Amino acid sequence: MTHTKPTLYMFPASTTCRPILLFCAQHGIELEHVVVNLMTGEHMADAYRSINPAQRVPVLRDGALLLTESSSILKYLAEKVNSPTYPKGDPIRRARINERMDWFNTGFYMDFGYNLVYPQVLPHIKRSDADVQAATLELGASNSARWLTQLDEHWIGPERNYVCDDEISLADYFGWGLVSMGELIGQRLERYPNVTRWLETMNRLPASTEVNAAFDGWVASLDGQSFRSVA
Ligand SMILES: N[C@@H](CCC(=O)N[C@@H](CS)C(=O)NCC(=O)O)C(=O)O
Repeated sequence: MTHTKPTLYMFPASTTCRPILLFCAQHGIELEHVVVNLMTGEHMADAYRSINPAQRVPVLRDGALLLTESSSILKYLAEKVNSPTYPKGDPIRRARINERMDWFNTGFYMDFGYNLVYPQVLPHIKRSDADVQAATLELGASNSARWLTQLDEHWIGPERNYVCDDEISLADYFGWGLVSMGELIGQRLERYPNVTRWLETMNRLPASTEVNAAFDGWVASLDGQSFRSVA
C-alpha cells in the first residue's frame, strides 16, 4: 500500500473507465488522471504500448503495481478501501459478484460493445466492407437482445434493486458503464423495464452526473444520426 495517489490512464468518456471513476468518486478515492485520447489514437503510440501492450484503457499505476483490465482494477481498489461492494469474508456474495462481472465482461461486452456500439461510433472499429459491417451489427444486435433479456429477467428481475441482490456491488458499477454505452446509438430500453429501473438507480448516484459529463457530450455530438440498435 502506497501513500501517493494512484494514477489512472484513462479516456473520460470510455465505457470501461467510467465505472472506475464513479467507484472512486463514491468512495472518496483520489486518483491522478492521465488522459489517453482514443479519438486521436494516443493508445496506439509506442509510449502507451509500453504501459499497456493491449493498447486499451484503463490502466492503474499504484506504486510498483501496473494493472490493466477494468474489472481487476475495480476489485483491487475495492479491496484497498475495504468496500462492502466487494465484501471480504463473504465468499458466496463475492462469487456472485465475480460471476456477474465476468458475464458482463465476456458475453455482454463482446456483443453489445464490440459488435454493435463500437463499430458504429469508433471509425477504427468500423468494418471496412459494408456487408461485413452489416453482418457484425446483425450479430451484435441479436445476441445483445438475449443478454439484455437475461439481465432484465434473470439477473435483476422484478424483485431486486441491483444485479446481484438489494445492495450495490462492484458488478453494478461495472455493468452500468457497459449498458449505458447504448446511449451512443440511441438504444431504447423500454422492453427491459428492470434494466431501465436499475440504470435510473445508478444514474442517481451523486457522482454519476459529473463522471458522465464527457460521455454525455459524446452522446450529444451523435444526436440526429441513425444507428442500428437492439429492436
Ligand atoms: N478488457 C478491457 C477492455 C478495455 C476496453 O475495451 N477499452 C476501450 C475503451 S472503453 C479501448 O481502450 N478501446 C480502444 C480501441 O479499441 O482501440 C478492460 O476491461 O479493461
